[in-house]
Amino acid sequence: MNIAAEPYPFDFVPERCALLIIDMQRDFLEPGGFGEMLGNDVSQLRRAIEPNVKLLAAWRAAKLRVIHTREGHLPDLTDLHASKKNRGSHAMRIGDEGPMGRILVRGEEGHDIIPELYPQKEEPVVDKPGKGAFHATDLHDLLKHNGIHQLVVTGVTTEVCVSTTVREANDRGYDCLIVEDCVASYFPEFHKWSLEMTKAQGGIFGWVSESRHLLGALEKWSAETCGANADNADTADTADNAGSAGNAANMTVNEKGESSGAPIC
Ligand code: C5J
Repeated sequence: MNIAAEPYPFDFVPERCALLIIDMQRDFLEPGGFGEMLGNDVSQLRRAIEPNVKLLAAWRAAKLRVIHTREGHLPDLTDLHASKKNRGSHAMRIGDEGPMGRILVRGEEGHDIIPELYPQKEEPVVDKPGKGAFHATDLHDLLKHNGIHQLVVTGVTTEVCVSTTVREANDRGYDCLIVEDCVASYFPEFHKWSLEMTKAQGGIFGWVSESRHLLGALEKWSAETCGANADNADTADTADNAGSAGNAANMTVNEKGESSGAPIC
């Protein structure tokens, strides 16, 4: 199924494609969080929330793979390189007490994912110590176990963790599509040029599209793939109820987040 994208249409294979939502964490996005404390305008990031909510609902309704990531470190900071800890001139550093708990430390309030996009129990959450989601994580194994070859990537920030992850994925053989209205940066110019770089030279790192094109494709796919079963069901799945008990019942996922085969409608 072709999706309108730049530099040319993306050949979307839903059952081989995961939605990868990068670092939609409270400390980066919420007023009063660490990001704002550093002087950033969080409204620049918050504009991506609503398009992500819609895309996630459609992805869940289509019963396709969703994976979330969070940037952060172990409480004892043994996974934090000195170079990352010491970089910059901030008064506050990773591990210090911030406005929503210890900064970028796993288990703290600010480290968690915003409530609007909170993961469901069958959706793996990859905790990453670096900017890229493949560095020092089992993301590559998780994707291979699930037969995933393509990634639709959303989240924050465009030029840092989104871009780094897409470049890592590209070098590992994944086709990546970044959803322009579902990624954001505190710096609009960096956002713009990251997307330009991604799609330059015939899509050197991947494709760029908009959520409306994905939503159209997901609706079509859901109707074609799940329509027949839904017609026979007592209650048809909708974006409102998918992802709750109905969605979980159709996926076999173990406690490591590995699931078997393609989703069954
Ligand atoms: C992310 C950052 N998630 N900007 N982190 O992009 O430090």
